[in-house]
Order: sequence, then C-alpha cells, then structure tokens
Amino acid sequence: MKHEQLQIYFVMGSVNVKESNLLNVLEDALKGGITMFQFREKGRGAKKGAEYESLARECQRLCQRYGVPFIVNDDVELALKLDTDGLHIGQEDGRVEKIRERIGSRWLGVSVHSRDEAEIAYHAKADYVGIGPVFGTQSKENAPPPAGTALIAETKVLFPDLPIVAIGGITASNAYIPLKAGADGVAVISALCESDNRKEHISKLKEIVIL
Ligand code: TZP
Ligand code: MG
Repeated sequence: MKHEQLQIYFVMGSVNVKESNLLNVLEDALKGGITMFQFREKGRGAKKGAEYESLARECQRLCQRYGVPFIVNDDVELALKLDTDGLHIGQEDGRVEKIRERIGSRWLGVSVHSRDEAEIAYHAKADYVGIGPVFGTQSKENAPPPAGTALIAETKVLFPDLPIVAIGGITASNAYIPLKAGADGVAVISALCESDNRKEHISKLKEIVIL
C-alpha cells in the first residue's frame, strides 16, 4: 500500500449517521476525494447478520465505483467472503501474525497504543498502524483518554517505512497536529458524518495533508 492512500481515511457505520442515509454520506465523501474507506459497523444499534452483510456489499460496490479501497473493521470472515481490499483490527481481535496469515496479501491495518504493539504489528507485516485517540472522541465506546501525538512521533522514528494513520477527534482544524508529528494521514468519523459541507471539509483536509 502507498502511504498516500491513508491521507483521508473515512471510517463509518450506520450508528454514526443520524438519518438512514449511510450510502448517501459515503457517496458524498467519495465524490469529495477520500482516499480510503473503512466499514465499521459496531456499537449500539449496529446491523447484524444478512442486513450487515448486504450493507457492507453496498458500501464496497460504491467504493469500487470510485476506485477507493474498501476496508472492513474487525471481521476476518467478512473480509474473506467479500474479498475486500483489506481488514482493520484492534488488539482485542486476535494475534496479528495469525490474522496476517489468514488474510494473505490483503491490506492489514492494526490499531496500536504502545511502542510494543507497534513493533509487533510491524514484524507481523501490518500494512499500516492506526494510532489514537489523538484527541477526545465521542465515536468510540469506552475510548481510552486522548493520547496526543507522542506514539505517532516515536513510531515514525522507530519504523520509518510503516505507514501511520492518526485517529480520534480529528477535524480540518486540528489535523495538522498529528500530521506534523509524522502521521501519513488522518482517519475521521464525526468530522465527515456530522459535517454540513462534506465536500468543503474534505478539501480543507486535503490541503493540510498534502502540504
Ligand atoms: N479509534 C480510536 S478513536 C476512534 C476509533 C475508532 C473514533 C474516531 O472517531 P472521531 O469521530 O473521528 O473522533
Ligand atoms: Mg476491533
């Protein structure tokens, strides 16, 4: 994967959008120029079973239409079944090397919260690591407290070729902070889900990421 693909990484599930218009929000974001999408269907009220799978397929189809990589959160089985571009996992989702083996050459993203976790992800050939929450977030249940950018900076020094995406409370106003610390891109939920003008917000993010 190219570092640039992490630049504007949109993450969303139906829980994150008020209206039942997840596909409209996604298409808006795709038109605006997001560089990657993660289907993260979790939390209270998340879809399950056939509804979950069919929503994932619809999102995947839309991403394919815009040529944007489609990543699924947590669910190895779904990643294999839909043949997604990649899978994103957290520390609670199993051993990184095992999951790496199972998904073959598909992209693997791993959320890490310490230098040790970053090292394990690196050696297990993760394609990128997600680091956060940088700032406070309302979008993750039981999110740890804001961690700032120390781990981003440390990971950049220790593993310069490992792509890093920052997450947690990031908007066009503060994205420069994790980027300056060494992140290759920013992952956002609410900044785009709750924006009245997604196109403009993405343009602003673009300016900052590309600077
Ligand atoms: N992991 C760490 S923070 C977070 C996740 C999934 C939520 C990010 O959402 P927002 O709305 O961009 O703060
Ligand atoms: Mg997880």
